[in-house]
Amino acid sequence: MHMTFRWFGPDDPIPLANIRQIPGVTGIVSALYDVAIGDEWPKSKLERLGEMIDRHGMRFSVVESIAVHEDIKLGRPTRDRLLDQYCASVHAMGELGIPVLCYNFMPIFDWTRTDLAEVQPDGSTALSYDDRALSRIDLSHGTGDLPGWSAAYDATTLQALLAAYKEIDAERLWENLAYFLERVVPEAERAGVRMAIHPDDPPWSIFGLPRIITSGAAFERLIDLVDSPSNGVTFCTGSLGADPNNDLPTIARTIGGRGRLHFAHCRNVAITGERRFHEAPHPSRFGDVPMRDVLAALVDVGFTGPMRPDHGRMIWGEHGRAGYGLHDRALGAMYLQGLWEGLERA
Ligand SMILES: [Mn+2]
Repeated sequence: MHMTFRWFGPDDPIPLANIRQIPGVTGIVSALYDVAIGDEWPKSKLERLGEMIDRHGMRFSVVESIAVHEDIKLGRPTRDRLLDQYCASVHAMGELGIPVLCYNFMPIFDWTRTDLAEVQPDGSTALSYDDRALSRIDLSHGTGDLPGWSAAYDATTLQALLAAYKEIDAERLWENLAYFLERVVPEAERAGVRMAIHPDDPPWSIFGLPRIITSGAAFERLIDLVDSPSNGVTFCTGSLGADPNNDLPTIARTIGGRGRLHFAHCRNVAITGERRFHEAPHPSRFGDVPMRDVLAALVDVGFTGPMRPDHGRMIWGEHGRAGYGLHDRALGAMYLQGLWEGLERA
């Protein structure tokens, strides 16, 4: 395992100079944020980002993410041109020596919460989700009422997309994912890039849209679609852990044992009801993710890939990007490394 940290590029309020001071963090997880979804990533821009990271004594470990255009997820005829552009971006990564690509295949929305700053008993704030609150959100005038997505879609665009997805059930989405993987994975393998799909967050259908990467069984189905070491997963404990049916240590052992666990996102969630949770401090006892047993499984399967502390709370008066402040994620990085050291020596 090597510890990494997500950084949102030069516009991130957290400078690389601060990240490098978190003991043990050797890698950065980042992306290009100014390229339109579907367009080819210019290699020169990616190279400049990598040079900034190098100058701060760290390496560019993971691209998270190259977004998958909705036309690919919908299986529209335009997908072939978009897939060519996707493959070109993957090749640019490979040429620059960036070994892992985290991506997701969630229709329209990726991570979704109903409160970005739920006040916790200790005065910190955390992201939270409640299915009942989600059901009260009106999308007829766009995403204005959806926390974190307010500026994402106007009414016309969103309604057209939602209508298009009426034709796509879970099996059709699997077919479109297979089509994507059959074209991209061989190119990734040639480029020396390991693809790592991120599970759906939360791991169930929202707004009537299909969501398919929700469990260990889904991970195994995905891996079986294209048999290549470049076709793997991002093991996100917080996303999968929001569903109490997911046995996280078993999933880590199964997928890790097959050599397809390419990236680990570690965060804790406290389940507070049916399809209701809030994010919690990283250590096991603060939530429903058995972090000690998850890391023990990763140690047992010999996991050597990048890990990052996933979302943190806002603490010590910090203001910033929801889930991505400096302090609580830095605490998470330290806890995870301490746990790892103890398990590895045991
Ligand atoms: Mn994650």
